[in-house]
Amino acid sequence: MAVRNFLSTFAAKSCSMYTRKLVNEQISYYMETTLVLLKPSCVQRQLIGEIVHRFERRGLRIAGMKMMQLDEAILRDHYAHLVDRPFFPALAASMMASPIVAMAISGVEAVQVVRAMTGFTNGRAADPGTIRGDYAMSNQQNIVHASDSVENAAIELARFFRPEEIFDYRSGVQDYLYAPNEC
Ligand code: IDP
Ligand code: MG
Repeated sequence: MAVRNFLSTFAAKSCSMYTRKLVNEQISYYMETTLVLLKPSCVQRQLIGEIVHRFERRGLRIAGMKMMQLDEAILRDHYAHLVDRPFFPALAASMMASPIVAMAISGVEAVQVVRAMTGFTNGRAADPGTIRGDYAMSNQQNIVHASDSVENAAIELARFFRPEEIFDYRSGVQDYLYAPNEC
């Protein structure tokens, strides 16, 4: 009960409904949802299946998935922290070079778990065993994007998905992925 109260307070303070949801009254843990983009460097290298498989194998649940062609407007929003950097035009061009696959991925502490699976930005610096460390040799062509905080996950999910495109279904193996009092 104490854990649940603590989590409720935390959720009310800092998490939107988009990213955190109490499973039910008997199960005292929260599911988070985070945004992953499989970039053109992933789609073109025909690695979509391999990367999706990694998330599934970890026990994360795919809550939404679609192919999209990005344009400059959405990239200026998504990479607002980088628009003034000299490499932004090349980054935007690389993200528009072909369709991307947008994914909403759910799990307990999914934001930090997925971010850790992604690895450091520069593929050459990323640890082996991470997605970038196993599949990328570049700073820019680093095959995946993953939200870096719960707050940004909520903003980024709303940027790429309509609410009805994110599915809140129960996984059949959920009781084997998590303890009832997982925290
Ligand atoms: P992140 O993707 O690991 O969160 P950010 O710093 O948010 O890293 O940068 C967003 C994306 O911009 C990176 O994934 C990468 O594709 C690109 N990027 C970041 N820094 C550089 C750079 O110095 N040169 C070229 N591209 C970069
Ligand atoms: Mg980032």
